[in-house]
Amino acid sequence: MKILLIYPYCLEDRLHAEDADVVPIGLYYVGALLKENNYDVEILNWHDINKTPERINEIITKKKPDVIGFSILHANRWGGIEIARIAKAISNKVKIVFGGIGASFLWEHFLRHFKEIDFIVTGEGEYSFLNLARCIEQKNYNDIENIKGIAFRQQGNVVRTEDAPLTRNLDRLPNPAKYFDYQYVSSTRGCPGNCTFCGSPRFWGHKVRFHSPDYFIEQLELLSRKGISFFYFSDDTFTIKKNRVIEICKKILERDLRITWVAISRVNIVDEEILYWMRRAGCIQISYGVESGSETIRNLLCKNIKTNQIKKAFALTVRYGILARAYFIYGSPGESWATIKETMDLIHEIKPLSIIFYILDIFPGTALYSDFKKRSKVTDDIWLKQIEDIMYFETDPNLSQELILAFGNTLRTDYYENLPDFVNGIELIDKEEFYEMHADFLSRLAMTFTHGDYATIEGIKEKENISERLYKKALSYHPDYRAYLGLGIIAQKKRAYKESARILAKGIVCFPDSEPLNICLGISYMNLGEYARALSSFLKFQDSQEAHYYIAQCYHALGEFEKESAILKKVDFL
Ligand code: B12
Ligand code: SF4
Repeated sequence: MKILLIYPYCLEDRLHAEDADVVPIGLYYVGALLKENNYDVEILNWHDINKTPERINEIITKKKPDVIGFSILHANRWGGIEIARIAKAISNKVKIVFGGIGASFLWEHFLRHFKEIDFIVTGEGEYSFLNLARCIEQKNYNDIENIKGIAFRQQGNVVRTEDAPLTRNLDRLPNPAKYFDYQYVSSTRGCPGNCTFCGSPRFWGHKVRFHSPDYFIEQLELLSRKGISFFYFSDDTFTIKKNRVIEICKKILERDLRITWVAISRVNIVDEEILYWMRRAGCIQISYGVESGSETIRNLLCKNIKTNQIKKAFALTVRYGILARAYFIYGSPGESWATIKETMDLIHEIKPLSIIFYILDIFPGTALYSDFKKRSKVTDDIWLKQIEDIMYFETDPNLSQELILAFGNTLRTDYYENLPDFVNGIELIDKEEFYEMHADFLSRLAMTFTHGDYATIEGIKEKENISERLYKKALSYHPDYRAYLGLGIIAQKKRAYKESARILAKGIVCFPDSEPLNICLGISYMNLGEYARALSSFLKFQDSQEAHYYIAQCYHALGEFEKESAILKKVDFL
């Protein structure tokens, strides 16, 4: 039996594609259990196949699936419905299953209104979907109602079976890294929090379940052997059990995994010891939900964190050379210019080096959504509209779109204006064993201003100067190839080629095999008219296409035309 697992596209295009282009982690888990049970399974990341129904038609016709499982958040539900319609038009025999957070909370709505959906898997999906696939394979539709954790239509009615028990031992689940490649990993399920805007607690429950450190490490090791070296640890609250996290970190070091990773946590559950191990094991960023500077709003959102905890967590995290990123929400109940001012004041105090600002959104499955239904007397039918989501301010007469836009602009403008000061204020722990990591932290941060997220933001002034200062500070701790390269490029931009060559040559003493450093040095020599020296830098990288291009230029300048044409032929051939 052929099963396709599809992550469908969202209704709207994203400003930042990376917000919605990743296959949900759970789909790999669902796929792995099916593979382990010998099903022919394929995962398709269809986040960008919108507006091309012919292509969808062509692929489904070719693959001839018996079952298609869709991973539905909320924003991509219409994508799932459109693809399901195309699949049903190709063959009415194909069974369509919706699963995931979005499908679970709106199971009744989906089955009532969209006849192309045959089944919904509610909640944790692995075993319910496996059982469903077995019944479909054996055409044993009588037993379907005995499968826990699903919903379907029966004699014109919509029915839902008993909830499936949560997988008690997460390590029982086959390791998805055996079958698939991915960068988002998760070592726990569940969150004890209660935030009113979040669907996680109702979906996963308040009791947190854990993969053992060994299972998690094996997953990372398998993936890193396949060449993946950067990971997003996507647990709701990675640091919830301190000793377990420290054990994971120690194992990353023992196995010499050489990975870098980012994690999500809460300000009230980090301390020096955990940060020490996390940084040593390759953690470069922790995202904290701060949500608002107003304690009243935070309490209203049931965030349950105190201002002093926020301040402490941000200061400590940065001290260990981990970028502390803040999530802020605006447009909450009671938001006003006074609360926005409180948020700005808090930002000035905690000096985050990165912030994600969200407008408060209402998602099914959240306390905010239940409250909205009560207040506005609407039903789930609201989702028959072609909308991705509902913003809280749209439901509150005290807030308007104009005001929300003004709040957002003010927050962002103020943040970008002050970011250079926040950068200047970085204070790192003075422990020698961290010097190399500090250099890495500072040079990464420097790069975001010239080549990364901040490079295109006009509101941030004097980006190149900030970078230059950070690169120099990095080198004051430890030699760092990124810092040498960054300073070399900045000097090149200023046409200070001698200075650039000096810095890069110094870098090459420490990192002789670095291709970017050598190529950049060669370019500086070319600009100084020193083609023979430039050539010797490029010739170290005979396999690099970029180097070939410069080698040809050097031969030309040196009058060695035969060698030039030989190298150009090689470039053409490649
Ligand atoms: C990490 C994360 C991200 C990451 C990566 C997502 C990813 N690749 O998984 C990034 C940063 C990209 C992201 C982006 C967004 N996210 Co997010 N994210 C999360 C987070 C914290 C963890 C996801 C996770 O690890 N899950 C663990 C795995 C095991 O579970 P799973 O993927 O859900 O799969 C299980 C079940 O759902 C089910 N299942 C899933 N798919 C299928 C398919 C089939 C066929 C079956 C049978 C079963 C099934 O079985 C799986 C195994 O049990 C969750 C909160 C949470 N804990 O769930 C929020 C969460 C999913 N995100 C949320 C939101 C709002 C967003 C954004 C819209 C934010 C934004 N404004 O941009 C975007 C857009 C995503 C989109 N396409 O719509 C909301 C979703 C609300 C909703 N109802 O849609 C959540 C629930 C958090 C919240 N605030 O409530 N997110
Ligand atoms: S926002 Fe974070 S802390 Fe709050 S309930 Fe959701 S996952 Fe838990």
